[in-house]
Amino acid sequence: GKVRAPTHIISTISDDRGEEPCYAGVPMSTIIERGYGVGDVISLLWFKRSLPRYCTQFIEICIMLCADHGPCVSGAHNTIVTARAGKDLVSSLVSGLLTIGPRFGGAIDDAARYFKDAYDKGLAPYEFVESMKKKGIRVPGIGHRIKSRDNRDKRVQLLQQYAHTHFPSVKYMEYAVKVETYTLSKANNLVLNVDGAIGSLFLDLLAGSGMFSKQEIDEIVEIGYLNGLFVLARSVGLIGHTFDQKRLKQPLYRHPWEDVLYAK
Ligand code: Q5B
Repeated sequence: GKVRAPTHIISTISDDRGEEPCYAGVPMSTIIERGYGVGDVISLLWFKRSLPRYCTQFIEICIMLCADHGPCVSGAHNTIVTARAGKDLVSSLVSGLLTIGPRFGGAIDDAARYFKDAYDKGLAPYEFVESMKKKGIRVPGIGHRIKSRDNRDKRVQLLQQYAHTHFPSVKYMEYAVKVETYTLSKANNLVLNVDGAIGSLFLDLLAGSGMFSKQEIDEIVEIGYLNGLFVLARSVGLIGHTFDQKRLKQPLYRHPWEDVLYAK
């Protein structure tokens, strides 16, 4: 019989060989005819399945709420400086994206990992926080530079409200809120931040939707899919900041001497 030469690549999410491209087996025309949105496309290409509407809408809300947070955050600042150095769109975008990490925007996966582990082990919130302190690890998803007990993050509240209305269970988010109650007893700015809200609520989506096996949930959390939501969302804002600087014809950025402590 025929002998198939070994392939160099295995791909399971999309296929461009037929009359029209397919995402996880769903033809492009179906995506358009059924009025699918970007949340559905993310479901197909990241999770390889169609998720219920309340889940895809949650994904879209995460993307919209994280698209931008002003010019002063690490990512936008880098993008602005790069655009003002005369660099192109892709360079300006990636210089902002490269700041996304454990302190800024990229704490969603670790928040999901640590909240899941602590909740599944039945750790009381104070035990969890104190065990992290003993290990010298900041609780991912907790703390913010400008948000605090008296200046709550509206994005977090909107995500929580949506989940309370639409999710069958919000047990991980409720656990994260109990963690926040404990951390707020230590300092005013140790609020549940947008990364922690998305991390805990995505655990609720995965566990409550009935669309994922326990093994699949563990794999998603272990591989770390969820920072992808912030990366994708913030790209929208970083591209906007690039265009803004170019439109404004902003000159090369140089940081003022007065704002540097030249120490010996
Ligand atoms: N302490 C976010 O810190 C920040 C603690 C903690 C225990 C914690 C910090 C942190 C975990 C990572 C995380 C996502 C660096 C944040 C985002 C997107 C954004 C951004 C925007 C957007 C802020 C003062 C004292 C110290 C620390 C203690 C702080 N955090 N203890 N667990 N999690 N969080 N990142 O204010 O005793 O004095 O040594 O790393 O979730 O990125 O808008 O800006 O949309 O763009 O700089 O919202 O919380 O405070 O570092 O001076 O710490 O608090 O150990 O204690 P700060 P620091 P001590 S959302």
